[in-house]
Amino acid sequence: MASDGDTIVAIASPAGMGAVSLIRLSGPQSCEIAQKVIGFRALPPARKVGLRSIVDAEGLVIDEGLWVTFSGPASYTGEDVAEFTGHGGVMVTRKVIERLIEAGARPAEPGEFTQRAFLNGRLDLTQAEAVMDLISAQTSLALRSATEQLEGRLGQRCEEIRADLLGATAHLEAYIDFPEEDIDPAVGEALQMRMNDQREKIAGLLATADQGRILREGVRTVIYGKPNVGKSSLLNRLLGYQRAIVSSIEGTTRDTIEEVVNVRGIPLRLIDTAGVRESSDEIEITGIEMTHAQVSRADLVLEVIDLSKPRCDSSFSRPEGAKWLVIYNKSDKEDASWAGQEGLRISCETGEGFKDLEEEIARILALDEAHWGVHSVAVNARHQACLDRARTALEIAISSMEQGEEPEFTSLSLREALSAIGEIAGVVDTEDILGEIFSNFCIGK
Ligand SMILES: Nc1nc2c(ncn2[C@@H]2O[C@H](COP(=O)(O)OP(=O)(O)O)[C@@H](O)[C@H]2O)c(=O)[nH]1
Ligand SMILES: [Mg+2]
Repeated sequence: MASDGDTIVAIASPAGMGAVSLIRLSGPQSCEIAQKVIGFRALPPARKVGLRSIVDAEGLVIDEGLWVTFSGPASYTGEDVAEFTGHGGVMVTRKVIERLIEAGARPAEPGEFTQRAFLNGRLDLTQAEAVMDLISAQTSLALRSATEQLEGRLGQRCEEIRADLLGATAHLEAYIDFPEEDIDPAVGEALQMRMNDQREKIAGLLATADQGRILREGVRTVIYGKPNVGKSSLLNRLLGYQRAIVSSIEGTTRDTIEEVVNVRGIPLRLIDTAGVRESSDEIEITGIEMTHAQVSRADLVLEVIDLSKPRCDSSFSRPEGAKWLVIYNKSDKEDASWAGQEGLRISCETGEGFKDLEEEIARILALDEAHWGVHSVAVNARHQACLDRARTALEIAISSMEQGEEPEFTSLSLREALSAIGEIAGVVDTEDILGEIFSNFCIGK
């Protein structure tokens, strides 16, 4: 679906009823098509808003609304764009779209407007991806990360690395052209230092991958503990409504239940699990196995302990990697045997301790607003794969240089690193990955 000279059309606002809807045309014929459907009155001048009706082929009015046009390249897509803001009904928008198609437009594919913006050099690939991240952001931190990427910070950092490696490659390749000359040791050392510096920078970007995944997909947070301690109650409290069944019968939760909540700007993908105990019930045993599988994949485990029962020591083994927070629940009915026990006390019954709980979660994850400034970029899985390739290739280049191999070898690996880095922002040929990226977009974006 490369830019093919077609003029595309789509509803850019959400489908369904609304006060208004935005319908967008992009392509060389945008203004011509718009002119056709409004009848004899002229379109308003570019970037000026004008009220015009849309009429059908017989001259009957379909809708009345505001038109604005943008001349390329100074538009979102870099092409001529015409936008119509009309009434937001299901039927009326469908009629308007049909009319525009009749007048020569073609329905846009998902993400095609943004893809055209990329192809016309209005955005780099990381910025195009940020558009989607921005639309799907569910918390303030995810939003901030997306807007920073949309400003082009990640693309810039990659471009700096690429430009430096390109310089190093050119320098090295100068020797290939004159095989009778050995590389000057001082030059060789400088080249190595340069490659090492860029490798460090790549490693720095790679270190943000966890944070990127968390902001885009949420922190995998498993609620874990014995039956009846209040795990499902905790999920419900954090969600603010009764999502999971709560009961005093042990073994009520058998399946895992997943919901996303927003804790201080951090998206938590909360997973309620079956309580862990010895059981002979086949379904419950499967549930418990699923619990252990969830714990092994968690970013954060909230272990819930019941204060209303006499004290006993928890005997859960903790897998490596996950952060672990022990929570003492049912503080409203604390048994005397817990006197002197330190730790975070909450009550899902009264709501006591939840402010502290949220604070503690933000602290453990070290991912609140205050920490954000340190990172400011957060790569996604695609960027991570490219960076990994670049780092490996660069390491091969560095070691081949250290071992005094022919400059051709070093240069080959450097070229591989350059291409991997270039793929991130889309400065090298990326035809085959475009479809994959833009097909995840909504239509009209
Ligand atoms: N008094 C008191 N009861 C609670 C509290 N939290 C949960 N419960 C009760 O404990 C029982 C088990 O709760 P549930 O959330 O189903 O536990 P789960 O088996 O760990 O999911 C239910 O009867 C809840 O009403 C609490 O903070 N205080
Ligand atoms: Mg439960």
